Amino acid sequence: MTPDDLTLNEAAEKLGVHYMTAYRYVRTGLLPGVKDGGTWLVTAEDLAQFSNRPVATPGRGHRDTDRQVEPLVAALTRGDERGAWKVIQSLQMAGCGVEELCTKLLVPAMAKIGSDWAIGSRSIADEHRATAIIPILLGRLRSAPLPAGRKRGLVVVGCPPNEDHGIPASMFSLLLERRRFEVDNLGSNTPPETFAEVAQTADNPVAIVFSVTIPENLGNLSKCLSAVRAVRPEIPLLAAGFATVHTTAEDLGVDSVITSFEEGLEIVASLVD
Ligand code: B12
Repeated sequence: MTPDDLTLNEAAEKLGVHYMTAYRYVRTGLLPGVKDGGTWLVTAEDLAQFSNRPVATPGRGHRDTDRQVEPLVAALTRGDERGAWKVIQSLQMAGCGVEELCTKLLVPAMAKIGSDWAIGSRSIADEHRATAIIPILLGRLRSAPLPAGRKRGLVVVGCPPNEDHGIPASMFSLLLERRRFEVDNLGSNTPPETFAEVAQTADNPVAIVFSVTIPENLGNLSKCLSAVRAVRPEIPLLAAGFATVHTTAEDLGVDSVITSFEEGLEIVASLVD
């Protein structure tokens, strides 16, 4: 310990925040700190740098997420899970909620990685690294306390056979949970019989949402729909994802086609409200 080092209590006092807030800063790496026995120490220099960091002002949330897309892409593609989480946490501390983080940060970051790959400026390995980290980030976001209030019913989510793009289904499940729905996410590559089995045993589900990214998998979607309809014809069936956006609900044989998370949340809510 040098004379310039501060304890976390002193640092919190200087920053004008509660001790627990300062603790969160050091635990998440936003404020560099070292543990000396049972005490966290912060250098005066790090504290000064932290105090001078640009802080988001209300109403600037969107621009802040825009600015963080590139740093997130960089962290994801170098396989830096901690770096990616730090980007998320810095936005959370600036007041960004889970929904905004998904739609304004994670989705554009994945789109950027995909388009970089499509023009040959990124390797497929970069995409796979990012893909390995996203579910971990979603899991962490999932551990945030859920809004209080009565549950609004069960929504089953999943992808038909051959569909490996499970991230959209996981993200939408997270957002549904934040809107107080219970979610049974069956994930990628789910056989028609599994959808049918879940439909048959589920207690009065609000809807089943099928997520399909690759157009070649629309035939498998059709098999899943038939399997569910054979056992529970009354359950509303919704389709979403890249492969479905240029089709109609009638063509696909579903009750609605969802084109975005926001729209999906509205359509599912309209089934219970
Ligand atoms: C990550 C990724 C993968 C990962 C998937 C990992 C996983 N567990 O999900 C891996 C590496 C496995 C992969 C594999 C392949 N992929 Co890929 N992949 C991507 C990538 C980079 C990101 C997809 C993603 O998760 N985005 C995040 C989601 C949430 O964003 P979004 O899709 O834009 O969703 C928004 C809306 O579209 C809508 N939405 C979309 N889905 C859903 C679902 C629900 C339920 C709701 C409510 C809304 C919704 O709401 C969202 C926000 O409002 C995209 C690039 C891109 N531009 O999307 C390519 C992309 C989807 N892949 C593509 C391709 C071609 C493939 C492969 C065929 C490549 C290959 N030759 O092997 C394989 C196919 C595997 C298979 N059989 O399914 C193409 C699809 C083109 C097409 N329409 O056919 C894309 C667009 C890349 C490209 N530019 O060509 N991929």
